[in-house]
Amino acid sequence: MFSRLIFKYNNFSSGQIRTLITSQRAKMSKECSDISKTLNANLWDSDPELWEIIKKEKKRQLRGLEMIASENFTTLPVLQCLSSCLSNKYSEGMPGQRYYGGNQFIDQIEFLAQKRSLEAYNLNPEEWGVNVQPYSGSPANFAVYTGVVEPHGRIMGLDLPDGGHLTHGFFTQTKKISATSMFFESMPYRVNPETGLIDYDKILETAKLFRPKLIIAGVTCYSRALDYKRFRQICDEVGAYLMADMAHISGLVAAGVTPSPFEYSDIVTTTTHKSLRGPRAGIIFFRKGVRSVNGKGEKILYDLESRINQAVFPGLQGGPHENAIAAIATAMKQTKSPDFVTYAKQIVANAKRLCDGLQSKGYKIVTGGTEVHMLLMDLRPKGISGAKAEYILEEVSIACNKNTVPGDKSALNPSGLRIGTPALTTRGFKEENIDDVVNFIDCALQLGIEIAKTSGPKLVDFKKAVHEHFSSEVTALRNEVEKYSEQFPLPGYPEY
Ligand code: DSN
Repeated sequence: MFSRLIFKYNNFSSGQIRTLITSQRAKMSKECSDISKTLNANLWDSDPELWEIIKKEKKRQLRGLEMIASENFTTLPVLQCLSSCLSNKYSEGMPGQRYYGGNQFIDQIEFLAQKRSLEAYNLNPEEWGVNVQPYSGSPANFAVYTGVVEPHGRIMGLDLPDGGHLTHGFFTQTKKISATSMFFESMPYRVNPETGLIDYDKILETAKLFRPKLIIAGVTCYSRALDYKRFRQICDEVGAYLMADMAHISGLVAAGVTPSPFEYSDIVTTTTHKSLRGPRAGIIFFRKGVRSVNGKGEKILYDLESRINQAVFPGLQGGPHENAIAAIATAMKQTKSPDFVTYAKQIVANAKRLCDGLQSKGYKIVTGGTEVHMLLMDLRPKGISGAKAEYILEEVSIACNKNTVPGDKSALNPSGLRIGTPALTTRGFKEENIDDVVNFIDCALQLGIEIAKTSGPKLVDFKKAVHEHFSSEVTALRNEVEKYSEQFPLPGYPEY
C-alpha cells in the first residue's frame, strides 16, 4: 500500500510523503477500528432484538421442568467448542486427506474426536472405525443406508407409531413419509400391542419373507433394553447387517449402565446431544476386519469403512462442522469421568422413580416399567388425549411430548406421553426431587382430566377452556413449578 503511494507521489519531497503516510495510517487505523467494532460487538449490543429472545429461552429452560426424553443441557466446554473459531473452517474429506489447505489443526481435532469416540465405548481401533462428520442422527442413518444398502434395497426398522424413528423407514398407507421409505424399501416391525414389548419372533418371521439387507435395532420411544443378541441371530439367519441406532441411550451405553449394542452390531449410529450430553451432531461406528469365513475357509472382509465414509462425503454432505466435531471430542472425554457414570446411573434411577411414582398414582405405563431414561404413559384409561396432556403440562412449564402408544389408531391423535429424565438429572435432580415432579405432573394431569370432561373432544376447545375457566389454577401451579425448578442450576453460560 505504502510503496504504491510512494510510486504515485514520486515527485513529492520526503517531508510531504511522510505527512501523507501519517495521514493514511490514521485513516486506516480508524477504518480498522470501525470494522473491528462491527465485527466484535457483543450480540446484546449488535442485535438486541435477537438477544432478548435468546434470554427468554434461557429463562424458559431455567424455570421449566425439561422432560423431553431426547433433550439435555450440554456442558460449557461443549458450548465453547461450538462457538469457537473452528466454525470458520472448510475441511471436506477425511483427516489427512482434505480438499482444502490450512487443516493441520482441524485434522488433529478430528483425529482426537475419532480416538475419543472409540475409547468412550471401549472399542479396539483394529475392529472398529468411526466417522464423526454426520451433521446429526438423521444424516448419519441416511449415510449408512446410502453406503451399505443399494437404492431400493430392503431395510427393516421399528415402526414410528410403535417407538421407531422416522429415518427407520416410516411410511403410511397413503404416503411415503421418510426419505428412507422413498429411496429404499422399508418394512416395519412392531411391538406386541398387549405388552408393548418388541415382538422378536415376528421380526424373524417377517425378515425371512422380506430378506432385508439391513435391520435396525433402534428406538426413540421404548422403555426397555433391546435384545441385541436376538437381533444378531435374526440378522444372521437372513444374512442382513445389524445397525443399532443408540441415539437415545448413547450416554447410558458409554457409562455401562445399559447393554451395549457393539458386541453384536455391524454398524452403530448415534446422535451426541441426548443422554450423551454433547453437541447436536451424529456419529457412525462401523466394523472393520473379518466379517465371516466362507465354506472354503476364506475370510470375507468388511468393506463398510469406505462405503460409509464416502456416503457421508462426498455422497451426502459438504464440509464437516468442525466446531461440532471438537465438541464431540470434549463430550467423549467427559464420558470417561466418574461423574458421568454417576450421572448416567442417576438418569435410570430417576426414570424408575418417576415410573413408580406415576404408577402409584394410578397411571398406566407401557410395558409396565422402565430400564432406561424414559417411560411412556398410556392415558387412554384416564380420558385425556396425549395432545391435551402435553398442552396442560406445557402450560405449567413441564415440557414433554405426546406419543403414540401400541394400539393407537391414529398417529395424529396419540394417546400417550413420552417423559424422560436426562435433562433434569443434569440439573442435579435426585429421586426425592422426582417425587416432587410426580406430584406436579399429577396435579396438572388431574386438572387436565377435569377440563377434558367438559371441553369436548377438540384440542382447540380444551385450550379455550383452560384459559377461560381455569387460568388461575394453571397460573398457581406454573408458579410453583417454576419456583421449584429455578433452584436447580443449568450448565452453560450464565446468561444465555
Ligand atoms: N427427535 C428425536 C426424539 O425426540 O427422539 C429423535 O430424533
